[in-house]
Amino acid sequence: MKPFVVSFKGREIDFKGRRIVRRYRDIMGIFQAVDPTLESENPVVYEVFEAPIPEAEGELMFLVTILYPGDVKGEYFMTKGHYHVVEGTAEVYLGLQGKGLILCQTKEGDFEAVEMTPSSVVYIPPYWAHRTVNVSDEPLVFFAVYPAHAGHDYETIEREGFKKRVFKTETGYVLR
Ligand code: S6P
Ligand code: ZN
Repeated sequence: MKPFVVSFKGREIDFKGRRIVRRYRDIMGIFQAVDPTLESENPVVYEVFEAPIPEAEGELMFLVTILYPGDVKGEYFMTKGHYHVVEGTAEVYLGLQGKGLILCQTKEGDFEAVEMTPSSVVYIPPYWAHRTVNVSDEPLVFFAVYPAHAGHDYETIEREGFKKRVFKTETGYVLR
């Protein structure tokens, strides 16, 4: 592989790699309630634009996620969330637009929630699962980079969930 550069402006992103689109019906099981209107409209909740990097040790994968604004009966739109399969791998997020909350937890039961706004850099250490929640009313856009061989373990989160969910209130968000 040779050095390369990609650039993007706003939401026009072409990183030349995979584009992953998650619609409501693909992920509705992660929310506490079901919204029949969303079920019939089936909007895109988030999309991920990856770079064409091999999933090999030594490589760094980078990507941009766009998590759209919205909620399911008051619970903010969020990503599925995962542990890395190679658990000793960290990740860095850089906020580009909107306001997000990154829910992090370990298998030992530690839980932390950190805010991400434009220009803030979030460090997710090895062994911490992570899920992103859009707590703003605009698209949440962020850049991520992590060891390309890390892999994604979604099953543990599907089974155990996160300790807290994030809901909309009149004055902002609340964790319950
Ligand atoms: C990858 C990184 C993010 C997420 C993306 C979607 O390690 O943490 O790019 O993949 O934000 O979330 P999820 O939980 O569906 O992979
Ligand atoms: Zn990750």
